[in-house]
Amino acid sequence: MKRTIATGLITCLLMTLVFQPWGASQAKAAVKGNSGNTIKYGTPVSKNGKLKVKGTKLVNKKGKPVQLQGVSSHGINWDVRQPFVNEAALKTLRDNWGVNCFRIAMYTEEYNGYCVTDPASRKQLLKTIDTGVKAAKKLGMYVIIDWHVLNDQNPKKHQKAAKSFFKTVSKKYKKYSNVLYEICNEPNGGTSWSVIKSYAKAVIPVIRKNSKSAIIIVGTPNWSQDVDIAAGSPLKGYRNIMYAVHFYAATHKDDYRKKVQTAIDNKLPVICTEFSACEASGNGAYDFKSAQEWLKLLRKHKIGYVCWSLSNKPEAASLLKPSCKRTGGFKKSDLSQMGKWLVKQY
Ligand code: IDC
Repeated sequence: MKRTIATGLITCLLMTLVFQPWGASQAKAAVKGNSGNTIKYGTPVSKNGKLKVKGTKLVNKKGKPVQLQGVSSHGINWDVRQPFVNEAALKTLRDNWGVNCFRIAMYTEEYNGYCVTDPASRKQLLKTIDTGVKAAKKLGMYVIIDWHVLNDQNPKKHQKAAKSFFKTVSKKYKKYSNVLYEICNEPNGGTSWSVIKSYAKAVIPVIRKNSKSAIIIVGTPNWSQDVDIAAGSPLKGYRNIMYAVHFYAATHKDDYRKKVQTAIDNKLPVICTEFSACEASGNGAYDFKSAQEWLKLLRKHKIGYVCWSLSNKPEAASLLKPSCKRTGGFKKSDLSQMGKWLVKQY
């Protein structure tokens, strides 16, 4: 009898060693980052699986709320900003910064944007997205593919291109459990919620043909600030839809936080896919006190947040100093004031 127990225990031990719940690459990732964030027990994706929306919250495969902490690329359409979309950079973000989600921002109409550039550059943009998505998959991080509407103001302007783009990427990544789609960064210029809804109703089914359940994020009026308006008339008949709120803490304060509270009170699933502590221009002075208020509110409701941006462009929102020459493996001395604050927060 005793021998049976002993044999059983040894077998059990051997099984545990052979069938590690996380693979070799993830086991290698068992490091403690500067932020104290340890991924010893698996990567964000191996732990949480495919995300779903439950009530107002983003939840994991077990239905438990997940706190997304992300960083956004700068526009991948600007050649100089593109080198930061690579595996080494994402690994640093994951292991040393406490980041579990990376957003790939692709402008639609600005310089070399997807809707205004030539076919060769468009191919390159898809390639950069692919690099980012595959690196995130390998590292077990979530990744948001962002159709960065800004100058174009009304997402309907390039609806046809958007449908074709989302058809391509949702087909390409249909088997990926880590991909989220953001279909219009910041509608503005007076684009109403009903117009945005009509755009969403055209694009969501295109994605759903390939991906039944990936999270789809819809921008809201006035540069993705009016989640309170969206809450008054949410999209009906779709699952796993979230609504974007963006904040730049030195510009957007209590009045804007109130909009988020109204949206939550009205049971709208909100996600913050872009923020910084500076002004809405991407420059100006930081207001870390206001940024702290925002994160407090978002964390309280387990609303995910993604910081703009992983760039060394000389502007306040950049997480890296202009002097940073590295494209990954960033050191503390490479971080801007904003970058240092963020890593501390995360
Ligand atoms: C800014 C970039 C800046 C670039 C500009 C182009 O930081 O380098 O020249 O876009 O228009 C947003 C937008 C985001 C902006 C950012 C800062 O989504 O594209 O990036 N911002 O202005 N909304 C509010 C602020």
